[in-house]
Amino acid sequence: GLGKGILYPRDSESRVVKTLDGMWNFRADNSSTRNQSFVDEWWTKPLSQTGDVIPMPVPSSYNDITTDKSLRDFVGWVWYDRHFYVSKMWQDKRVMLRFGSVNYYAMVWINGQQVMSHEGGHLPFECEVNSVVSFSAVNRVTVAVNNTLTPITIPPGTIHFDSDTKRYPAGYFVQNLQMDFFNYAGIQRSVHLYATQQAYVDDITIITTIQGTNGVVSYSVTEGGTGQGSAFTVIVIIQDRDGNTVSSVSTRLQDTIVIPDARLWWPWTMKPDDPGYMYTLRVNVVSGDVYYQPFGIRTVRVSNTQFFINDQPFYLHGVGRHEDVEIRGRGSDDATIARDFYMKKWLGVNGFRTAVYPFAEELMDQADRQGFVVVDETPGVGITQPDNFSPVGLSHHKAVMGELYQRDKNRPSVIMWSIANEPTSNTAQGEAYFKDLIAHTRDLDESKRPITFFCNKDYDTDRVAQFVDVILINRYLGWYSDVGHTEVIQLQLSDDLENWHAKFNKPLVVSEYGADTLPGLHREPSFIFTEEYQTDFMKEYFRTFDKYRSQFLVGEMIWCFADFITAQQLNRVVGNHKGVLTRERQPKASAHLLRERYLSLVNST
Ligand code: GCB
Repeated sequence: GLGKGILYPRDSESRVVKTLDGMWNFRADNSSTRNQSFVDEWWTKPLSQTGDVIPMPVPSSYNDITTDKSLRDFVGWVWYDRHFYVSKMWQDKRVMLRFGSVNYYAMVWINGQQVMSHEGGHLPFECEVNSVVSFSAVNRVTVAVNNTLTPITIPPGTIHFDSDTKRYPAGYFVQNLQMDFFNYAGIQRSVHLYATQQAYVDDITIITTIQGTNGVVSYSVTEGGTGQGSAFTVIVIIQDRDGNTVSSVSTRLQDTIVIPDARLWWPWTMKPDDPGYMYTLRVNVVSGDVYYQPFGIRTVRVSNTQFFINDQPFYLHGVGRHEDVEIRGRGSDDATIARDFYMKKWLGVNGFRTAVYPFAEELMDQADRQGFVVVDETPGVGITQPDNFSPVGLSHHKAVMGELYQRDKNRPSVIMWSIANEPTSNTAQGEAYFKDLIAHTRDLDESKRPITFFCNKDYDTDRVAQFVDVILINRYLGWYSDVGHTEVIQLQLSDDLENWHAKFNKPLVVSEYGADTLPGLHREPSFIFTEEYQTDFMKEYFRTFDKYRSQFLVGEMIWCFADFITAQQLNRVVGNHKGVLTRERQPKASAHLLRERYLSLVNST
């Protein structure tokens, strides 16, 4: 079994949710041993009594908040704490503390007692805190966060020490990351404290199918807490978007409910006047708990040449993107989420990839409600070194995939799972690892969403594409190879696509292609890094896409939606500039070109 559910903390007539977002106290463990905080047991008292603290916003990455270079580039333990109260009105409730994401490793104490730890960023974790909180006095929550990446973290990384004292100061080291984005860290998503009844809805899984004009909704509810077994009686109904009940009542933990003349969930480009239709499964435990689980009715499936949503052919014209913004780094905020969806809509984008880690739940909610499809990806980027393929690494990767599935399984926007980005997929080691991970993912998802990974290897050497349902290839023809030569793109890409399809007989997506572009830099004829080069380059890809769109190409995703920051590297001028938008989410010339194409694709389908 999967173990516990990780339902989003939602308000209801029986539940209360409060946020612990805001300014926390913060202190990095700068000691030469890097773990003096553990020797001195910083969790046993307020952080301000251990030394100087600074205010740190939650949610946010801590890296870009201050002017301190050592904090921006910090590797090791940082500490957060704050005070909070738990209302006396919650005394007989089950009280939960939930973190949306802490990157990378987190340990949590309440009033000096450890309550949980979690490995891996970008995914939520929670625990019950009744036995450690006071309902009549102030409480303290302390969080220790470590962003060190090792060969068996997901994503992996290594630390390299230089001990030549003639050349390097004592303790000098660099963190080598096998990824092209800044390793932002901290409490990057919201922290919630919430209360449920003692007998509560622990988990809900919803699978939908369509029969004629009926929507067929199969659900299963997992109970938790006191009142399990026969005492755990539920009343389940389905509500439409306006809150009207549209189903009969079921009193079973598992059942199938038919909605006549169901309104289906569609991507906005397939049904511009009614995209993203969401129903709600209302689960009421008779002893009190009520949970409202949103879901959509839609199906996805693939043939050898096509991708279908609700049995209609679907062509993905999307973007790859990061969660990345000035100051907050990877910290989630609603203004950026809202702006990004407006810009995606403006661009004519009908889907995106959560490169290269799971995105915030609040963002995913908008994809569901606005009708965007999502290729939902684990943080498995850079699995390229022999020591990344250990059994421990694999079992952690499986656990992460399990957490991602648990979090996002009921989302209609999620049309594919991506298990990894650009791993070593052309070795026996890679084959064994990903075969196992893909089989594990298939077992998890009863709804049988297609599975994929982002492949940068060649059709004749790759050994993982055989296991996936849709082949996604990342290609930088005219950029990382034959730089400046746009005239090779159509030839090379056509040859590549045809060979992949001939060998595997599966649908394909060109899932990354792009050219770094500094806005305002112009040159005619085009020259790399100019706005002219990015658009000339894109036009060559577009011509090739159009040739295969009616054959077996089921999508294109430009890299990237917006510019984003990376580590300091000679080929990155303050970050990666392959965005069609700047990091401030304003268009480059390429955005107008992409928009023209994508809007014409909307109108042609
Ligand atoms: C890739 C990676 C992506 C990089 C991109 C680039 O293949 O998947 O993470 O940012 O190339 O711009 O180099």
